[in-house]
Amino acid sequence: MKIFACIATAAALLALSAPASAQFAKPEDAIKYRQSALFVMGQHFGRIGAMQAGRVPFDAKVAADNAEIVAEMAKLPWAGFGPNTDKGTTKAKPEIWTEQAKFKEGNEKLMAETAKLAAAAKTGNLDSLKTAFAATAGTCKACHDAYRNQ
Ligand code: ASC
Repeated sequence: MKIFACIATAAALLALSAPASAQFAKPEDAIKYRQSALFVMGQHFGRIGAMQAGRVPFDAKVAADNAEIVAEMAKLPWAGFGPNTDKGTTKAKPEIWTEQAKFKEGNEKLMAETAKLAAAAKTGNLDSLKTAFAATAGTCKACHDAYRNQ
């Protein structure tokens, strides 16, 4: 019985520490967290980019593995854009906090497009991958144009 209670408590704690409800000790940690998540996502997205552009040979398995990471990473940065994280070492524009609904729409669009990218990569079809890659890159760019300083 005690063991079950322990497992239940551990499970509850794990659920509470899920990325969507991530808490940060200080604003700088939140900024570093979102930048790190975006950086890792960019690295894996770039590897797919090189393949779909023909700069490196297409390997369906490598593309699928990278796309899966991109789709998972796409869920993470948004928890790092909480209150009081608008100042510091950041290119984030103030509009992120004044246009919360629109920013959230962009976050959701990226998660949707990266999920499609992962699905497309899984098929092993290069043309599908190219289409999904372009759509995803478009959502990256739209948000960068609107919400990121150069
Ligand atoms: C990438 C990357 C981005 C996007 C963006 C798309 O590979 O790191 O931030 O694509 O450049 O326009």
